[in-house]
Amino acid sequence: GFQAVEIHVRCADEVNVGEIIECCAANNSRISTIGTGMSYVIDKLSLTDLDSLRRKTAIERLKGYIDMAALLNSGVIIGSMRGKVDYSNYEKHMSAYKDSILEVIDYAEYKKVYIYLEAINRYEINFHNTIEEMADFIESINSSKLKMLIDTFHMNIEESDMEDSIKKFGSCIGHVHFADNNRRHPGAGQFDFAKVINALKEIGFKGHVAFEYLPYPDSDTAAKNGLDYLLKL
Ligand code: LER
Ligand code: MN
Repeated sequence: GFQAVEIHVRCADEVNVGEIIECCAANNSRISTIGTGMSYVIDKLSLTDLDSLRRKTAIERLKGYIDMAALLNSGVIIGSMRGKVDYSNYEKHMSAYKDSILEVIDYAEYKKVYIYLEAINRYEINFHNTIEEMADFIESINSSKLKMLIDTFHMNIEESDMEDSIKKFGSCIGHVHFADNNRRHPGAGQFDFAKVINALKEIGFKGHVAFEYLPYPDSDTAAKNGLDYLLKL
């Protein structure tokens, strides 16, 4: 019952894009988005890195994802790859970050690929945690290819009023992640998905909603349970 799939890729070079295209065609599906977090979690590549060589490697890694996304007609997520900042060096980190995003977005515009910057909770990333903070940054970049990714798991920790934030900054929102407050499938926790669905309808959201949660009790059951729960809403 899913219309598309979000895939997580460590490095575009490791992936056979032709095989993915064939697989999508055979299953009447498509790739909505490419998650890039493994580049940070495994390879420690980030856009706030003050080591210019490592930051350049992060940018090149992202250009690889963008090339792949152009072939698949997908978007590219930048979540954990934003990296973390040391507040005693905040200005330097933010300047490195902004320069990197400008270079990445320049390439994304050239390749006609959307980049989705994710607002992530404070326990995982220590800057731009709320929808409002992320919207301010995205507006400062001023690119039609740069949009925000909102994730219910992070919103549950950071937002004062989820509906209000979605409505207020709706024009920036391009992609959505759904997980319940315990990172399990929608319906397995106590998050109010109806509220978010109504707010997304109100802003006329036309993007994808991707499930990003723990595979309990197993992947297939968790995927089915989440979809069943949301379709009832
Ligand atoms: C990535 O989309 C995300 O939401 C992170 O919390 C994963 O670590
Ligand atoms: Mn997410």
